[in-house]
Amino acid sequence: GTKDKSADAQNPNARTIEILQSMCDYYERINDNWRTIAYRKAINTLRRQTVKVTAEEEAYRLPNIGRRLAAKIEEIACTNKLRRLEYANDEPLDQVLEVFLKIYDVGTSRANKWISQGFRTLDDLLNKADLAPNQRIGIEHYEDLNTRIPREEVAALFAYVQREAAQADPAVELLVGGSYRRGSESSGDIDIIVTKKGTNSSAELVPFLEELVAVLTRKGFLVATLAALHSYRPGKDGPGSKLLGCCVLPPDPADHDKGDAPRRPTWRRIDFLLVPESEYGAALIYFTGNDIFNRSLRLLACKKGMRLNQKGLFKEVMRGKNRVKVAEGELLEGRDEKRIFELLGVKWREPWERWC
Ligand code: DCP
Ligand code: MG
Ligand code: MN
Repeated sequence: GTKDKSADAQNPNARTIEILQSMCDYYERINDNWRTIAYRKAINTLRRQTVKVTAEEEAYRLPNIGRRLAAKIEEIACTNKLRRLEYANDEPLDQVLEVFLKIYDVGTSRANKWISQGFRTLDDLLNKADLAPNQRIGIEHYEDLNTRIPREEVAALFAYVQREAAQADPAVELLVGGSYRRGSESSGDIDIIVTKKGTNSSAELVPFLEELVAVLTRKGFLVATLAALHSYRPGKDGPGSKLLGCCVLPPDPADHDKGDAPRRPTWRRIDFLLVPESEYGAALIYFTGNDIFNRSLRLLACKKGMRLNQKGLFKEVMRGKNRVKVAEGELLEGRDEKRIFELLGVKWREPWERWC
Protein backbone atom coordinates (compact mmCIF):
# COMPACT_ATOMS: atom_id res chain seq x y z
CA GLY A 1 0.00 0.00 0.00
CA THR A 2 0.93 3.70 0.05
CA LYS A 3 2.16 3.46 3.63
CA ASP A 4 4.72 0.86 2.58
CA LYS A 5 5.83 3.03 -0.30
CA SER A 6 6.56 6.13 1.86
CA ALA A 7 8.37 3.87 4.32
CA ASP A 8 10.35 2.38 1.41
CA ALA A 9 11.41 5.87 0.31
CA GLN A 10 13.14 6.37 3.67
CA ASN A 11 14.84 2.99 3.46
CA PRO A 12 18.52 2.96 2.44
CA ASN A 13 17.59 0.16 0.01
CA ALA A 14 14.76 2.16 -1.59
CA ARG A 15 16.01 1.88 -5.17
CA THR A 16 16.68 -1.86 -4.85
CA ILE A 17 13.25 -2.44 -3.37
CA GLU A 18 11.61 -0.42 -6.15
CA ILE A 19 13.27 -2.47 -8.88
CA LEU A 20 12.66 -5.81 -7.16
CA GLN A 21 9.04 -4.77 -6.77
CA SER A 22 8.81 -4.20 -10.54
CA MET A 23 10.22 -7.66 -11.13
CA CYS A 24 7.76 -9.06 -8.62
CA ASP A 25 4.88 -7.33 -10.44
CA TYR A 26 6.14 -8.71 -13.72
CA TYR A 27 6.24 -12.30 -12.42
CA GLU A 28 2.81 -11.86 -10.93
CA ARG A 29 1.52 -10.69 -14.32
CA ILE A 30 2.82 -13.78 -16.07
CA ASN A 31 1.52 -16.09 -13.29
CA ASP A 32 4.94 -17.20 -12.15
CA ASN A 33 3.79 -17.75 -8.57
CA TRP A 34 6.98 -19.28 -7.33
CA ARG A 35 9.11 -16.28 -8.29
CA THR A 36 6.46 -13.80 -7.19
CA ILE A 37 6.63 -15.23 -3.68
CA ALA A 38 10.43 -15.37 -3.67
CA TYR A 39 10.63 -11.69 -4.64
CA ARG A 40 8.01 -10.71 -2.08
CA LYS A 41 9.98 -12.40 0.70
CA ALA A 42 13.25 -10.82 -0.40
CA ILE A 43 11.63 -7.37 -0.49
CA ASN A 44 10.35 -7.84 3.06
CA THR A 45 13.84 -8.77 4.21
CA LEU A 46 15.31 -5.65 2.56
CA ARG A 47 12.64 -3.46 4.16
CA ARG A 48 13.90 -4.50 7.57
CA GLN A 49 17.52 -3.50 6.85
CA THR A 50 18.87 -0.25 8.28
CA VAL A 51 21.92 -0.05 6.03
CA LYS A 52 22.22 -0.28 2.28
CA VAL A 53 22.99 -3.80 1.04
CA THR A 54 25.48 -3.59 -1.81
CA ALA A 55 27.43 -6.86 -2.02
CA GLU A 56 26.09 -10.19 -3.19
CA GLU A 57 27.69 -12.01 -0.23
CA GLU A 58 26.11 -9.62 2.20
CA ALA A 59 22.66 -10.05 0.64
CA TYR A 60 23.00 -13.83 0.51
CA ARG A 61 23.55 -13.97 4.31
CA LEU A 62 20.14 -12.34 4.91
CA PRO A 63 17.03 -14.50 5.41
CA ASN A 64 14.94 -15.46 2.37
CA ILE A 65 17.49 -14.27 -0.19
CA GLY A 66 18.91 -16.92 -2.49
CA ARG A 67 22.05 -16.87 -4.59
CA ARG A 68 20.45 -15.47 -7.73
CA LEU A 69 18.46 -12.78 -5.99
CA ALA A 70 21.59 -11.78 -4.08
CA ALA A 71 23.43 -11.30 -7.39
CA LYS A 72 20.58 -9.12 -8.67
CA ILE A 73 20.67 -6.98 -5.51
CA GLU A 74 24.37 -6.37 -6.11
CA GLU A 75 23.72 -5.50 -9.75
CA ILE A 76 21.05 -2.95 -8.76
CA ALA A 77 23.22 -1.42 -6.00
CA CYS A 78 26.13 -0.99 -8.41
CA THR A 79 24.41 0.06 -11.63
CA ASN A 80 21.17 1.50 -10.26
CA LYS A 81 19.22 -0.78 -12.65
CA LEU A 82 18.59 -4.40 -13.58
CA ARG A 83 19.15 -5.71 -17.12
CA ARG A 84 16.61 -8.52 -16.60
CA LEU A 85 13.89 -5.96 -15.88
CA GLU A 86 14.70 -3.93 -18.96
CA TYR A 87 14.05 -6.77 -21.31
CA ALA A 88 11.15 -8.06 -19.24
CA ASN A 89 9.41 -4.73 -19.74
CA ASP A 90 10.04 -3.95 -23.37
CA GLU A 91 8.63 -7.23 -24.70
CA PRO A 92 5.04 -7.35 -25.81
CA LEU A 93 4.52 -10.41 -23.64
CA ASP A 94 0.87 -10.88 -24.35
CA GLN A 95 1.74 -11.45 -27.98
CA VAL A 96 4.44 -13.96 -27.08
CA LEU A 97 1.99 -15.75 -24.82
CA GLU A 98 -0.56 -15.87 -27.60
CA VAL A 99 1.97 -17.47 -29.96
CA PHE A 100 3.10 -20.04 -27.38
CA LEU A 101 -0.46 -20.98 -26.42
CA LYS A 102 -1.14 -22.04 -30.00
CA ILE A 103 1.53 -24.76 -29.80
CA TYR A 104 -0.13 -28.18 -29.62
CA ASP A 105 -0.87 -29.22 -26.04
CA VAL A 106 0.71 -26.12 -24.47
CA GLY A 107 -1.23 -24.41 -21.69
CA THR A 108 -0.82 -21.19 -19.76
CA SER A 109 1.56 -22.50 -17.13
CA ARG A 110 3.93 -24.10 -19.64
CA ALA A 111 3.87 -20.99 -21.88
CA ASN A 112 4.49 -18.64 -18.96
CA LYS A 113 7.34 -20.78 -17.73
CA TRP A 114 9.06 -20.44 -21.11
CA ILE A 115 8.48 -16.68 -21.04
CA SER A 116 9.97 -16.38 -17.57
CA GLN A 117 13.00 -18.34 -18.81
CA GLY A 118 13.50 -15.59 -21.38
CA PHE A 119 12.21 -17.36 -24.52
CA ARG A 120 10.37 -15.04 -26.89
CA THR A 121 10.05 -16.83 -30.23
CA LEU A 122 9.39 -20.33 -31.57
CA ASP A 123 13.04 -20.40 -32.68
CA ASP A 124 14.15 -19.62 -29.12
CA LEU A 125 12.18 -22.66 -28.01
CA LEU A 126 13.53 -24.93 -30.76
CA ASN A 127 17.12 -23.89 -30.11
CA LYS A 128 17.30 -23.32 -26.38
CA ALA A 129 14.36 -24.83 -24.50
CA ASP A 130 14.24 -28.33 -23.10
CA LEU A 131 11.32 -29.66 -25.15
CA ALA A 132 9.25 -32.81 -24.83
CA PRO A 133 8.94 -34.69 -28.17
CA ASN A 134 5.31 -33.60 -28.72
CA GLN A 135 6.17 -29.97 -28.01
CA ARG A 136 8.89 -30.16 -30.66
CA ILE A 137 6.37 -31.55 -33.17
CA GLY A 138 3.93 -28.79 -32.22
CA ILE A 139 6.54 -26.12 -32.90
CA GLU A 140 8.09 -27.65 -36.02
CA HIS A 141 4.63 -27.99 -37.57
CA TYR A 142 3.19 -24.89 -35.95
CA GLU A 143 1.71 -23.37 -39.11
CA ASP A 144 0.23 -26.63 -40.37
CA LEU A 145 -1.32 -27.60 -37.05
CA ASN A 146 -2.89 -24.16 -36.69
CA THR A 147 -4.50 -24.32 -40.12
CA ARG A 148 -8.05 -25.57 -40.37
CA ILE A 149 -8.71 -28.56 -42.62
CA PRO A 150 -11.09 -27.99 -45.55
CA ARG A 151 -14.07 -30.33 -45.55
CA GLU A 152 -13.02 -32.02 -48.82
CA GLU A 153 -9.62 -32.82 -47.37
CA VAL A 154 -11.19 -34.36 -44.25
CA ALA A 155 -13.23 -36.54 -46.61
CA ALA A 156 -10.15 -37.53 -48.63
CA LEU A 157 -8.09 -38.35 -45.51
CA PHE A 158 -10.99 -40.38 -44.14
CA ALA A 159 -11.41 -42.29 -47.41
CA TYR A 160 -7.74 -43.24 -47.22
CA VAL A 161 -8.11 -44.51 -43.64
CA GLN A 162 -11.29 -46.36 -44.48
CA ARG A 163 -9.66 -48.23 -47.36
CA GLU A 164 -6.84 -49.47 -45.12
CA ALA A 165 -9.25 -50.25 -42.27
CA ALA A 166 -11.38 -52.45 -44.53
CA GLN A 167 -8.26 -54.42 -45.48
CA ALA A 168 -7.36 -54.95 -41.82
CA ASP A 169 -10.86 -55.92 -40.67
CA PRO A 170 -13.93 -55.53 -42.93
CA ALA A 171 -16.26 -55.82 -39.91
CA VAL A 172 -14.95 -52.67 -38.28
CA GLU A 173 -17.03 -49.52 -38.85
CA LEU A 174 -15.59 -46.01 -39.03
CA LEU A 175 -17.26 -42.62 -38.93
CA VAL A 176 -15.99 -39.05 -38.76
CA GLY A 177 -17.42 -37.26 -35.75
CA GLY A 178 -16.59 -33.83 -34.34
CA SER A 179 -17.13 -30.68 -36.34
CA TYR A 180 -17.21 -32.67 -39.61
CA ARG A 181 -20.29 -34.59 -38.52
CA ARG A 182 -21.87 -31.30 -37.51
CA GLY A 183 -21.43 -30.21 -41.13
CA SER A 184 -18.63 -27.65 -40.68
CA GLU A 185 -16.92 -26.40 -43.82
CA SER A 186 -13.56 -26.86 -42.06
CA SER A 187 -12.27 -28.72 -39.04
CA GLY A 188 -9.50 -28.32 -36.50
CA ASP A 189 -8.80 -32.04 -36.61
CA ILE A 190 -10.29 -35.31 -37.83
CA ASP A 191 -12.15 -37.31 -35.20
CA ILE A 192 -12.55 -40.91 -36.34
CA ILE A 193 -14.87 -43.06 -34.26
CA VAL A 194 -14.07 -46.78 -34.55
CA THR A 195 -16.54 -49.49 -33.60
CA LYS A 196 -17.51 -53.10 -34.37
CA LYS A 197 -20.72 -55.06 -33.94
CA GLY A 198 -20.76 -57.32 -30.92
CA THR A 199 -18.02 -55.52 -28.95
CA ASN A 200 -18.52 -54.70 -25.27
CA SER A 201 -15.15 -53.15 -24.45
CA SER A 202 -12.82 -50.86 -26.34
CA ALA A 203 -10.06 -53.33 -25.43
CA GLU A 204 -11.46 -55.63 -28.12
CA LEU A 205 -10.64 -52.99 -30.75
CA VAL A 206 -7.06 -52.32 -29.68
CA PRO A 207 -5.44 -55.09 -31.80
CA PHE A 208 -7.26 -53.71 -34.86
CA LEU A 209 -6.08 -50.18 -34.11
CA GLU A 210 -2.51 -51.36 -33.63
CA GLU A 211 -2.56 -53.06 -37.02
CA LEU A 212 -4.17 -50.04 -38.69
CA VAL A 213 -1.64 -47.67 -37.15
CA ALA A 214 1.25 -49.88 -38.29
CA VAL A 215 -0.03 -49.92 -41.89
CA LEU A 216 -0.83 -46.19 -41.98
CA THR A 217 2.62 -45.41 -40.58
CA ARG A 218 4.37 -47.69 -43.08
CA LYS A 219 2.51 -46.03 -45.97
CA GLY A 220 3.50 -42.55 -44.85
CA PHE A 221 -0.02 -41.48 -43.93
CA LEU A 222 0.44 -41.39 -40.16
CA VAL A 223 3.50 -39.23 -39.51
CA ALA A 224 3.41 -38.95 -35.72
CA THR A 225 1.71 -40.52 -32.72
CA LEU A 226 1.24 -37.94 -30.00
CA ALA A 227 -0.53 -40.10 -27.44
CA ALA A 228 -2.12 -43.53 -27.12
CA LEU A 229 -4.45 -43.72 -24.16
CA HIS A 230 -6.22 -46.91 -23.30
CA SER A 231 -8.49 -47.30 -20.32
CA TYR A 232 -11.07 -50.03 -20.13
CA ARG A 233 -13.58 -49.37 -17.45
CA PRO A 234 -16.95 -50.38 -18.86
CA GLY A 235 -19.65 -47.97 -17.81
CA LYS A 236 -17.22 -45.64 -16.06
CA ASP A 237 -16.29 -42.17 -17.12
CA GLY A 238 -12.73 -41.63 -18.21
CA PRO A 239 -10.63 -40.81 -21.21
CA GLY A 240 -11.77 -43.96 -23.03
CA SER A 241 -9.44 -45.50 -25.58
CA LYS A 242 -7.95 -43.23 -28.13
CA LEU A 243 -4.93 -42.51 -30.24
CA LEU A 244 -3.96 -38.97 -31.13
CA GLY A 245 -1.64 -38.35 -34.03
CA CYS A 246 -0.70 -36.41 -37.11
CA CYS A 247 -1.31 -37.46 -40.69
CA VAL A 248 -0.77 -36.32 -44.25
CA LEU A 249 -2.38 -37.24 -47.52
CA PRO A 250 0.34 -39.27 -49.29
CA PRO A 251 1.28 -37.65 -52.61
CA ASP A 252 -0.80 -38.86 -55.54
CA PRO A 253 1.45 -40.84 -57.95
CA ALA A 254 -0.54 -39.26 -60.81
CA ASP A 255 0.83 -35.82 -59.83
CA HIS A 256 4.34 -37.22 -60.14
CA ASP A 257 3.62 -38.51 -63.64
CA LYS A 258 2.42 -35.07 -64.67
CA GLY A 259 5.86 -33.79 -63.70
CA ASP A 260 4.58 -31.40 -61.04
CA ALA A 261 6.98 -30.42 -58.29
CA PRO A 262 6.26 -32.64 -55.29
CA ARG A 263 4.11 -30.69 -52.85
CA ARG A 264 4.98 -30.68 -49.17
CA PRO A 265 1.85 -32.13 -47.62
CA THR A 266 0.25 -30.29 -44.70
CA TRP A 267 0.36 -32.05 -41.33
CA ARG A 268 -3.11 -32.62 -39.93
CA ARG A 269 -4.27 -33.66 -36.47
CA ILE A 270 -6.15 -36.96 -36.40
CA ASP A 271 -7.86 -38.73 -33.48
CA PHE A 272 -8.91 -42.39 -33.42
CA LEU A 273 -11.55 -43.07 -30.79
CA LEU A 274 -12.26 -46.72 -29.96
CA VAL A 275 -15.85 -47.36 -28.96
CA PRO A 276 -17.52 -50.73 -28.26
CA GLU A 277 -20.93 -51.22 -29.84
CA SER A 278 -22.48 -51.22 -26.35
CA GLU A 279 -21.40 -47.57 -25.88
CA TYR A 280 -21.69 -46.38 -29.46
CA GLY A 281 -24.71 -44.07 -29.06
CA ALA A 282 -23.31 -42.26 -26.04
CA ALA A 283 -19.90 -41.95 -27.70
CA LEU A 284 -21.50 -40.59 -30.89
CA ILE A 285 -23.22 -37.90 -28.87
CA TYR A 286 -20.03 -37.05 -27.01
CA PHE A 287 -17.69 -36.99 -30.01
CA THR A 288 -20.16 -35.12 -32.21
CA GLY A 289 -20.48 -32.25 -29.75
CA ASN A 290 -20.15 -29.48 -29.79
CA ASP A 291 -18.72 -29.21 -26.29
CA ILE A 292 -21.36 -26.70 -25.21
CA PHE A 293 -24.18 -28.90 -26.50
CA ASN A 294 -22.64 -31.81 -24.54
CA ARG A 295 -22.51 -29.76 -21.38
CA SER A 296 -26.15 -28.75 -21.66
CA LEU A 297 -27.22 -32.39 -22.25
CA ARG A 298 -25.27 -33.49 -19.19
CA LEU A 299 -26.79 -30.77 -17.11
CA LEU A 300 -30.26 -31.78 -18.26
CA ALA A 301 -29.55 -35.42 -17.41
CA CYS A 302 -28.42 -34.33 -13.97
CA LYS A 303 -31.61 -32.32 -13.40
CA LYS A 304 -33.64 -35.40 -14.29
CA GLY A 305 -31.77 -37.66 -11.87
CA MET A 306 -29.64 -39.25 -14.57
CA ARG A 307 -26.01 -39.07 -15.57
CA LEU A 308 -24.72 -38.85 -19.15
CA ASN A 309 -21.13 -39.49 -20.16
CA GLN A 310 -19.35 -40.80 -23.25
CA LYS A 311 -20.17 -44.39 -22.23
CA GLY A 312 -23.87 -44.16 -21.60
CA LEU A 313 -26.89 -42.67 -19.91
CA PHE A 314 -27.18 -43.90 -16.31
CA LYS A 315 -29.59 -43.63 -13.45
CA GLU A 316 -27.94 -41.30 -10.93
CA VAL A 317 -25.80 -43.17 -8.41
CA MET A 318 -27.19 -43.51 -4.90
CA ARG A 319 -25.10 -41.59 -2.43
CA GLY A 320 -25.06 -41.92 1.34
CA LYS A 321 -23.28 -39.89 3.98
CA ASN A 322 -20.47 -37.63 2.67
CA ARG A 323 -21.66 -38.35 -0.86
CA VAL A 324 -20.13 -41.83 -0.74
CA LYS A 325 -21.49 -44.05 -3.49
CA VAL A 326 -23.94 -46.62 -2.15
CA ALA A 327 -24.76 -48.24 -5.46
CA GLU A 328 -23.45 -47.94 -9.01
CA GLY A 329 -25.80 -46.07 -11.33
CA GLU A 330 -27.77 -48.44 -13.53
CA LEU A 331 -27.15 -48.22 -17.27
CA LEU A 332 -30.27 -46.97 -19.06
CA GLU A 333 -28.91 -46.79 -22.59
CA GLY A 334 -25.51 -46.84 -24.28
CA ARG A 335 -25.70 -48.10 -27.84
CA ASP A 336 -28.49 -46.06 -29.42
CA GLU A 337 -28.06 -42.34 -29.95
CA LYS A 338 -31.76 -41.64 -30.63
CA ARG A 339 -32.87 -43.68 -27.60
CA ILE A 340 -30.65 -41.53 -25.33
CA PHE A 341 -32.38 -38.40 -26.60
CA GLU A 342 -35.75 -40.06 -25.96
CA LEU A 343 -34.89 -41.09 -22.40
CA LEU A 344 -33.67 -37.55 -21.73
CA GLY A 345 -36.96 -36.23 -23.08
CA VAL A 346 -35.18 -34.15 -25.72
CA LYS A 347 -36.43 -33.80 -29.27
CA TRP A 348 -33.99 -35.47 -31.69
CA ARG A 349 -31.41 -33.03 -33.01
CA GLU A 350 -29.54 -33.74 -36.23
CA PRO A 351 -25.75 -33.40 -35.82
CA TRP A 352 -25.72 -30.10 -37.73
CA GLU A 353 -28.27 -28.73 -35.25
CA ARG A 354 -26.01 -29.39 -32.26
CA TRP A 355 -24.01 -26.19 -32.08
CA CYS A 356 -25.32 -25.28 -28.63
N1 DCP B 1 -15.52 -32.62 -26.50
C1 DCP B 1 -16.17 -32.18 -25.36
N2 DCP B 1 -15.50 -31.47 -24.41
C2 DCP B 1 -14.19 -31.19 -24.57
C3 DCP B 1 -13.52 -31.63 -25.73
C4 DCP B 1 -14.20 -32.35 -26.67
O1 DCP B 1 -17.37 -32.42 -25.21
N3 DCP B 1 -13.55 -30.50 -23.64
C5 DCP B 1 -16.28 -33.36 -27.52
C6 DCP B 1 -17.12 -32.39 -28.30
C7 DCP B 1 -16.33 -32.18 -29.54
C8 DCP B 1 -15.67 -33.54 -29.75
O2 DCP B 1 -15.40 -33.99 -28.43
O3 DCP B 1 -17.16 -31.82 -30.63
C9 DCP B 1 -14.43 -33.48 -30.58
O4 DCP B 1 -13.47 -32.60 -29.99
P1 DCP B 1 -12.63 -31.60 -30.88
O5 DCP B 1 -11.70 -30.91 -29.96
O6 DCP B 1 -12.01 -32.33 -32.02
O7 DCP B 1 -13.69 -30.50 -31.34
P2 DCP B 1 -14.55 -30.35 -32.68
O8 DCP B 1 -14.35 -31.51 -33.58
O9 DCP B 1 -15.93 -30.05 -32.25
O10 DCP B 1 -13.98 -29.03 -33.35
P3 DCP B 1 -12.65 -28.87 -34.25
O11 DCP B 1 -13.09 -28.56 -35.64
O12 DCP B 1 -11.92 -27.72 -33.65
O13 DCP B 1 -11.88 -30.15 -34.15
MG1 MG C 1 -12.43 -32.19 -34.05
MN1 MN D 1 -10.43 -34.10 -31.80
